[in-house]
Amino acid sequence: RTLGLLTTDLALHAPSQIASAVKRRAGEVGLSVLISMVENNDRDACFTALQELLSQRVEGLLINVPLEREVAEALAAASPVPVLFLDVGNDAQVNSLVFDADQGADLGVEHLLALGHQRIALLAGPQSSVSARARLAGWQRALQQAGIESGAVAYGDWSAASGYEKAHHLLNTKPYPQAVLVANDQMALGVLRACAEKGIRVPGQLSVIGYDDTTDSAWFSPPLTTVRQQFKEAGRLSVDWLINKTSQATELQQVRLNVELVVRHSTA
Ligand code: IPT
Repeated sequence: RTLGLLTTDLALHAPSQIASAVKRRAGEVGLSVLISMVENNDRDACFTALQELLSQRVEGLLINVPLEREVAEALAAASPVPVLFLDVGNDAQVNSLVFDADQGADLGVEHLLALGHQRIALLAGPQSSVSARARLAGWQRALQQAGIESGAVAYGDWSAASGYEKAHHLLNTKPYPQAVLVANDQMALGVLRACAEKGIRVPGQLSVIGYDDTTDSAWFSPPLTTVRQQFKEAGRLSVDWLINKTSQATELQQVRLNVELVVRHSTA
C-alpha cells in the first residue's frame, strides 16, 4: 500500500525533514511513500502532481505546499482519496494539520520583550507563503498588544542567502535594531553570517531568533534560539491520520500543533 506526498522544494530544510519523518513513519507501519515535488505553489503544477500521484494508485495524500484557500479546496475536491494539508491557513475548508503560527509569534516576541528589547526588526518569509504571512501577522499583532512599534520589515525567500542579503538591509536601518525575529532558521543562518562579517556581536549587540528548529540549528554559531516545530511529530501524526481515515464523507478535521521556544545562545 502506498501514500503520496506532494511537497514544496525539498532543498529547503523544513520540507525535507517533514518528508523524512513521513517516510520513517510510513516504513514503520509497512507503507511506501511516493513523493512528487513542485518548485513553487503554482496551481497547475499542483494539479499535475496530484494526477501523477493518483495514477500511481496512492491511497491517501499529504500535501505540504503553501496553498491559498481556493487552490487547496479545489485540490481536495479533485482527489478521490483522503487528503491532508500541512501548509494552509485556518480559513481553508480542508483537512489540515498545521503548526500554530500565532503561538510561535507570541513565544518569539515574549522572549525578546522579557530580555528588555524594544527595537525589533522582522525578517519575514516570502509573501506567497500562507505560513510566512501568518508568522509576520502574529509578530505584528503581538508587538502591538505589547504597545511596541514594530521595526523594519524585510522579506526573504526562506534561504540562507536571502537572510544574509536582507540582514544587510535591516542592519542599515535607523534606529538600529536590538533584536531580529526571523521566520526560519535558514534565513537566521544568513543573518548570523552577515553579523559576523559586519563585526556585530550576537547576542551582545543583536539578538537573533529563528523559527523551525531544524536539526542543525543547535550547531550554528552561536547556537540558535528558535521556535521549534516538531517535524517528526507532524510526520508521524499525518501518516497516522491517513491510515485511520476510512471514509471521505465525514466532517473536516483541522488539527493544530503546538510549537515551543528553544532558548540557546543567540539571544540575551
Ligand atoms: C515552513 C518552514 O518553517 C520554512 O522554513 C520553510 O521551509 C517553509 O516551510 C517552506 O514552505 S514549515 C511548513 C509546514 C509551514
